[in-house]
Amino acid sequence: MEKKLSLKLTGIICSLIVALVLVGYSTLLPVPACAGPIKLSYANFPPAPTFPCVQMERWKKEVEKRTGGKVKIDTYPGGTLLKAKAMMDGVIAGTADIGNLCMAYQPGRFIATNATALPIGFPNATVGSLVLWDLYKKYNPKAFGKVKVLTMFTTAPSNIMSKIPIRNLDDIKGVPLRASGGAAQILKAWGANQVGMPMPETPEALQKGVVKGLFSSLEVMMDFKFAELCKYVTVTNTVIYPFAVVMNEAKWNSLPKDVQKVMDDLSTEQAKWTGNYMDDHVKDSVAWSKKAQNVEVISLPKKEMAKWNKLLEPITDKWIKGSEAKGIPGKKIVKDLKKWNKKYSKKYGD
Ligand code: DTR
Repeated sequence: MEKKLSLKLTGIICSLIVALVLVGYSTLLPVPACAGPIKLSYANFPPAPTFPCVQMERWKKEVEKRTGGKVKIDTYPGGTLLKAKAMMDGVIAGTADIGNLCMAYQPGRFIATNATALPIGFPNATVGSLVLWDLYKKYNPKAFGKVKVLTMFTTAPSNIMSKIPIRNLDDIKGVPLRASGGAAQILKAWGANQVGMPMPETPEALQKGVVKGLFSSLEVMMDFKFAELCKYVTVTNTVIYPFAVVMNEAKWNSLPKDVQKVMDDLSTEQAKWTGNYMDDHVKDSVAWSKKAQNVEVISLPKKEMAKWNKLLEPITDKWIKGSEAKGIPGKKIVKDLKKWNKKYSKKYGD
C-alpha cells in the first residue's frame, strides 16, 4: 500500500517536473518559428553537366551562402522533377518551387523575350544575357505574369554541327537538322529540313539518324559528346536561345524579405555569370572537338556568308508584324535590342 502511494507520488512529481521544464522552455528560451532552413526545390531539364545545370548549382551555392544557411535548395537536373516543355506550368502549379526553361521550346508563349532569337547579331552569351535581362525588366511581358522571374540568360550564337560537311547553300538543302524556336525559322530560310525537339531528345535523334545534325551553341559538342557523331561544324554565328529561371509566385511571396533581397540582388549578376561561363565553355568545347575528335570547323567565305545572311533579312520584319498584331510592341523591342546590343558589345563583345 505504502509502496503504491510512493510510486504514485513519484509519478506526479515527475509529471510536474516535465511540465515545469516545458513551460520554462516555451517562456524563457527563444523557440525558433520554424525548425531548420527554408527548403526550395529547383527543377532543370537537361543533364547535370550542361550549362543550364551548372548555372543552377552556382545560384544554389550563392543563395545558400548569402542567406547564411537560412535557405536550402534541392536541385533536380535531367528532367527528374519537370521536363523541358512542362517547366513553366509545373512551376505555376507548384510541382517545383523553381524551374529553368528554354523559351524556344514554347515559341508562341514567350513572344516578346523570344525576340532575342532574331538574327540581330549578338556577339556572345554575355552580351545576349544582359540584353535579354534588360528586355525583361523594361517590358515585363505578360507571359511571366504568374511567376517570379529570378534571372534570364542566353546561349552563345548558334552554329551548324553535322555528320556531313556543309560548305554552301546547296549542301544544306533538305538536310534534316534539329533546332527549336527562332532558330527553326533560320534553318528553314537556309533550305534545311528543320526538325524541332528539345535538346535532351537530340542525342537519340542523332544516333538513330532521324537528324543529320543540329543548330545550337557549340558547348554541346563537348557536353553532349556530339563531336563523336558530328565531325563538321559550319560557322554561322547566328541566333541565341533565351532561357528564364522562374519561381512559383506563392512560394516567392512566402519568403522573408531578406531572402527575397538576396535573390533579387543576384539576378543581373547571375545572368552575366552564366553568359561568361557559356562563352568560355564554347571555346573549350571547340578546342576539344578539334583536338580530341578531329572535327573540321568550316568558315564560309565572305561572299557565301553574305548569301546566307541575305536570306535572313525578312525574318525580323515578319516577326515585328506578327508581334504587333498580337499587341506586343515589336518595333520598339527590336530597336531596343539593337541599342542594348551596341551598348554591351562595347564592353563585353569579343
Ligand atoms: N540551343 C538551345 C539551348 C541549349 C544550348 N545548349 C544547351 C544545353 C542543354 C540544354 C539546352 C541547350 C537548344 O538547342 O535547345
